[in-house]
Amino acid sequence: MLALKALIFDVDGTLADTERDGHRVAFNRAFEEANLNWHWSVDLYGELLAVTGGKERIRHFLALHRPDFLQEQQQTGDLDGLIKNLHARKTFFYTQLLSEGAIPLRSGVKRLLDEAREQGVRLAIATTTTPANVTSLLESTLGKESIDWFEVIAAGDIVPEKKPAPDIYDYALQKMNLKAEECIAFEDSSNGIQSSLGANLKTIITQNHYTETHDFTGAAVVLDQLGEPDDACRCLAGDINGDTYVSMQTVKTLFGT
Ligand code: XBP
Ligand code: MG
Repeated sequence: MLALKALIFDVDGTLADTERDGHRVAFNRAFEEANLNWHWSVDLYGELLAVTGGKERIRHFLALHRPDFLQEQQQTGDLDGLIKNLHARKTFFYTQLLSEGAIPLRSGVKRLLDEAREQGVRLAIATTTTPANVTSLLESTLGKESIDWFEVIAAGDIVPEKKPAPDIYDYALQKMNLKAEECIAFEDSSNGIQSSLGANLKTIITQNHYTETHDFTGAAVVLDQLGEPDDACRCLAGDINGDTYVSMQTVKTLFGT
C-alpha cells in the first residue's frame, strides 16, 4: 500500500460556498451590465450547475431558456464573442466580490490545510473555474502567500474537457508526478466525484445546499463539512470512526481503507 503524498482539492463548493452568493451574483451583474434581461435565481442556478464551466453554463442556459436568442446569435451574431465577453465581466465581478471578503472558507478547510502542510503532505487544486478566481479566493481568505502552498493549481480551460471528465485531475497528478493511489481528492458535487473517480482517486465528499441530492456513489465518505473541534461534522454515508471532525488522521484512515 502506497503512502498518502498529496491532497487535491476542488474549489467551488468544497473550499468555499462560492456558487449562490458569489458566481451566481457575478453572472447576474454581467447580464445586467449588458442590458440582457436574464436573471439567475437561486433555484434556476441550482439547475444550471448541472453544467460545469461558466461559459458552458451560459450556453446551456440559452439552449434551455432563450432558444430564440441562441438561434438568432448562431445565425447572424457572434455567439462565442458574446459569451466570452460576458464571462470576462462575470470574472471581474466575482473577483471583486471575493476581494471584498464576501465568501469565507468552509468549516475546517484552513485547519486541514495547515495540518497537511505541517506533516509535509503536498497540496494541489483541480477545478473547472477560471484561474483568477482561485487565486482571488485564496488571497482573500488565506493571504497572498497561500498561493504557494499549492504545488499545482489546475484550473479552467487548461484541459480539453471539464468535469465530469477526469482530465483536470489527471493533469494535476501528472504535474505532481504522483500516482492516483498516492493522493486523495476533496469534492462536493456529482460532476466533481465523477471526475475524481474517473482519475482513480479516493474521494472525500463535503456536500452543500446545492449538492445534497447528488449521487455520491463511490465516495470514501460523505460529510456535511470537514468541521472543527467545536463545530462537528455529520456523516451522511460511510463513517469516520467516531471522529467529530476531519483531521489528517481521519484522512489517513480513510485513505488506508
Ligand atoms: C465549478 C464550476 C465553475 C464555477 C464558475 O465546478 O462549474 O464553472 O461555477 O466558474 P467544480 P467559471 O466545483 O466542479 O470545479 O465561471 O470561472 O467557469
Ligand atoms: Mg465543486
